[in-house]
Amino acid sequence: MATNDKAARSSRVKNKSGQSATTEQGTYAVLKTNDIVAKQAKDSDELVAAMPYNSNKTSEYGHDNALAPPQGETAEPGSDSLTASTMTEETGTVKTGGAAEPGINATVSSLRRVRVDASEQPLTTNQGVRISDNQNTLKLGLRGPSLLEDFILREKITHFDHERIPERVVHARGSAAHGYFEAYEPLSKYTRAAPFAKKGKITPVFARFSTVAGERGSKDTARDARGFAVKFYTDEGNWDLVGNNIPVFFIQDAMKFPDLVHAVKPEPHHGMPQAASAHDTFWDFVSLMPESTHMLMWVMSDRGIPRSYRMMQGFGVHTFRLVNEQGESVFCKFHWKPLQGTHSLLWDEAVKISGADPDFHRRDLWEAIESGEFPQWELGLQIFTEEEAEGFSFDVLDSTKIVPEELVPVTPVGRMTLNRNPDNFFAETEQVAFCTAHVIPGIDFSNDPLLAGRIHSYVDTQITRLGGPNFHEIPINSPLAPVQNNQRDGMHRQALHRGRVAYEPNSLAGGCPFQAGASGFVSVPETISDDKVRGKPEKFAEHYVQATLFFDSQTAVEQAHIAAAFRFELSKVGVPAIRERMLSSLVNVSRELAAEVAGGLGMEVPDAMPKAFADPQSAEVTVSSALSLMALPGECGIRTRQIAILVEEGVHHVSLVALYEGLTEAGAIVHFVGPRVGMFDSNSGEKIEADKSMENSPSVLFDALVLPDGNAAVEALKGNGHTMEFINDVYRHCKTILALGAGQELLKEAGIDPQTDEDQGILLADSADVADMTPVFIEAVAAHRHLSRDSDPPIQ
Ligand code: HDE
Repeated sequence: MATNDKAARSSRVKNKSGQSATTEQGTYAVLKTNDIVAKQAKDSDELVAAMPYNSNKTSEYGHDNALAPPQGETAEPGSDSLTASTMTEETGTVKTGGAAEPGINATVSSLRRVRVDASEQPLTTNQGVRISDNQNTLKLGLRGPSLLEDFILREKITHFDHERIPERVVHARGSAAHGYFEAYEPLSKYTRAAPFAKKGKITPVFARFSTVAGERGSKDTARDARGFAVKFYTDEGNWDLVGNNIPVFFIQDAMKFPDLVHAVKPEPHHGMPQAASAHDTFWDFVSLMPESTHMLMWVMSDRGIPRSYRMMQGFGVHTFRLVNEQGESVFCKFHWKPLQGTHSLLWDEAVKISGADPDFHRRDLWEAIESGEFPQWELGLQIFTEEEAEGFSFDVLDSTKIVPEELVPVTPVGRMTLNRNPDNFFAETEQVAFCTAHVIPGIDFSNDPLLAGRIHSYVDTQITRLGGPNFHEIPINSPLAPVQNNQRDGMHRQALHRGRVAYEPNSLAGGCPFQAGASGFVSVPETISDDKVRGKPEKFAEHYVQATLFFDSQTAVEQAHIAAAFRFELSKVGVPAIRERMLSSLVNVSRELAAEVAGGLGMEVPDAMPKAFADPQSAEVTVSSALSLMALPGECGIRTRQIAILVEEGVHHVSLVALYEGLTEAGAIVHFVGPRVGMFDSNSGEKIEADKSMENSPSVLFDALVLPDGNAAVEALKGNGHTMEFINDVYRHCKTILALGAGQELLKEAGIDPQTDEDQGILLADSADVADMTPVFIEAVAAHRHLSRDSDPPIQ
């Protein structure tokens, strides 16, 4: 729109007396100051007089009143202008627009308001001035000095100089996507929380997954816990469920969090190692903190190296409260279960992927969503009363404990679908600010002391990271629900608050915005009469029962991987006494585990570490199948699985094309991988294009392998140094291999004898039988791995 559109401007310009004037600059309003000021004063007086005293004052005192805060008092202003900042608010330009619409805060709403599309637009400066030349600095003569007055260059460079913001102290490396949550049934019996209000209700979400220890540019496949944070943009405000892919935490009290993080981060003297817990300071700390043992079991299990963000569970970790309309509350634990199933990498694979594709998980999430394979998780709740909790052998306020599913089942309540990648990584994924303090009516906290520290920490950390207290106005963080309060100013403030009132109670703005009373967030009342102390409840002192429960609930292969992970990590510890201390702690979990790890380190099994709590209550559950990754194979078959088909000159055409079509039909992502990328002549003369090469995409990046038929191709592949490494890694990582016709020669060349191998993951077929073999291959790939081939022996 043209800025000098006089007709448009004059139509908006009027004063109270309806007068206007025109000058060379355009039309402007003439204020009859005296009349207006006098009327304003009189009307204000009437508005203020309508609230002769604060009738809510008495309700601020006493126990009963504390349970039922009243709605704030309001009075209707006689005219709109009474609450305005300026009597000229109707004087508009295309920049100012008109006056604020009543009750509207325009910094809140869909991201559409800030999306930018430059199609058919010229380049401009940040002030909107068109840039004539974006190639050259302004100089005095073509070979002369550059001029300080070049504000265009200086603005561009200055902005560039400040493009980076501090990374997150933890969880710096992450990826995110938009989507929605859909409720299965109303949960009004337990909670008034908006997302669960009715069957089929849709709430937009933004979910971010992350590693914990590594810096922003670190590899995705480090052994670590993964963050699983979901922001629900509910119609009653934003609710952030900031969880992990592991249901317990290392420590019990927020006081220890900086110590834990300092121990796991790169050691301060030389800044190593990056994104790894396998170093002295981490194991020194955790071996002195036996409460961390339970979480160590999870992190050392294959959960610490997920195959994909899409294939991991999420947990709220702490005990929360659900609160219904009547103010009644129950305890609750949150669980996300992936419909893709829970699948992990093998350690050797994770290490190699970190070199081949450090963005492995970021790419996987992005590509799945781009291709329309929208990942889904089911949200489930464990609901229990405070009385039930008191009877448990563990304390539900202790974040190092789970509530076994056999004790309290998980009730599915809805489903999350991630169906949209962000437009801009920085604006959305980097600037999103998750905060455990962001709860909505119907969700409340328990007294978990770890959670209490988090309620403070997340808001506080954003102030540094995002540059001030107004991070809630950054579009990705702003709620869809209305925002109205008397907070003002601060760095980067965007809202233009109308009027002179920024306090409550007030009568000059008719009492608005007013206290919401019962319709607002009301904390669950809790009667507490106790000493003010620093300490923990006795039950928190039991550190091993659930670590043992976890270990005993794993399959033999999973147990072997846990032992291998401890062995690897402790082998990187340079101080023998730290290794020994950790082993003595593991004896309390499982003597067999400790023996296996000790053997791998060439050490004797030490005496058990003395326990802080000698005589725990006996556990309700001693084996829980839900704790094994095998419990959730998923419902997606081979959808989104990456399959490599090797190609070379002379490759058998018909069989590969048939296989390609069958696998693609089943939802797999099939790549032709050659010694180089580009076109290859097949045996029929038709071309096949390799979109990847063995050099740029080693086999760790694929879930399964096809060795092609075609004598010439097989001979050429045999002669390539990459081929055997490619095949051997697929074999070693227990993935499915299909060898067609002459391709079986390649297996032999790699030293793999399918005849003696009983596992179901090595398949042989003639090219003519591809149609029959395709469903068999699909089934084998869907099994994820054939672990009978695994190199870590089961623990005796
Ligand atoms: Fe965090 N944590 N945390 N944490 N955390 C942060 O907040 C903190 C804890 C978790 O994708 C920080 O915005 C304290 C448990 C996730 O942006 C920081 C304590 C769990 C994310 C912070 C904990 C988590 C964070 C760093 C102990 C699992 C990433 C930057 C009292 C339930 C969210 C930021 C995202 C991020 C503090 C413990 C999960 C510093 C003090 C337990 C998923 O505020």
